[in-house]
Amino acid sequence: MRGRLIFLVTRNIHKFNEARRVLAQYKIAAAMLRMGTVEVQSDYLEEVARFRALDAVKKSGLPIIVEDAGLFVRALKGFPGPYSSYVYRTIGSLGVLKLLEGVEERGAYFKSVVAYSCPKEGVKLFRGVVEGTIALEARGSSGFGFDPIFIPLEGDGRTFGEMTTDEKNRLSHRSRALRSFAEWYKAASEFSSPSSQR
Ligand code: ITT
Repeated sequence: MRGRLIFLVTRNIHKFNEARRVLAQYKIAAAMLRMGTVEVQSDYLEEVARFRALDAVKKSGLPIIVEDAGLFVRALKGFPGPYSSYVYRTIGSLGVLKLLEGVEERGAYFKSVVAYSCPKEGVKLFRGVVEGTIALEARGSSGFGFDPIFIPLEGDGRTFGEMTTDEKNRLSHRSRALRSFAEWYKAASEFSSPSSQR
């Protein structure tokens, strides 16, 4: 039976803090499980997340979610996408700005895939996207990763790096994927709880 405590397998504390606040709105408690998982090389976030989720359940025996995200820059044909972690560690936000020097079309989006799995169950995937543009220069020091260079379209012109966690959570790819997970999870756990089985 599903409980209302879920383990988020990640080594990224910023990601965990964002996720914890979104899930709390659905009365789902989240704990951070700092555990290494098998990372397959793939052009699809879905595939990466699915493998990590299965591996995490195998190793922990717990109901878990993993979340994989990436920044997709249109002028770079979707680069860095699923390779965002490597690109961030190597050329970073300034490197991406350099690649876009003199480029007018600055459209980009963040995509998030949340994979839920639990012993004896398969994997369920939930997606979230936020459209935006790449700023001309880095602004703000909140958040993590490419936040200082990403301006969400539905915002007020500030980058994610200039927003509080709650402001970012109102718009972000991660919060959208997590909300869709939380809606499903709540409905599924209500259905399987003893009080609902009359
Ligand atoms: P895990 O341990 O959960 O894998 P991670 O930091 O490697 O943590 P991802 O693989 O999901 O996370 O993300 C890959 C990179 O994409 C990440 O290192 C950031 O540079 C970037 N990224 C993902 N989500 C982001 C966000 O909300 N804001 C800014 N950058 C983000």
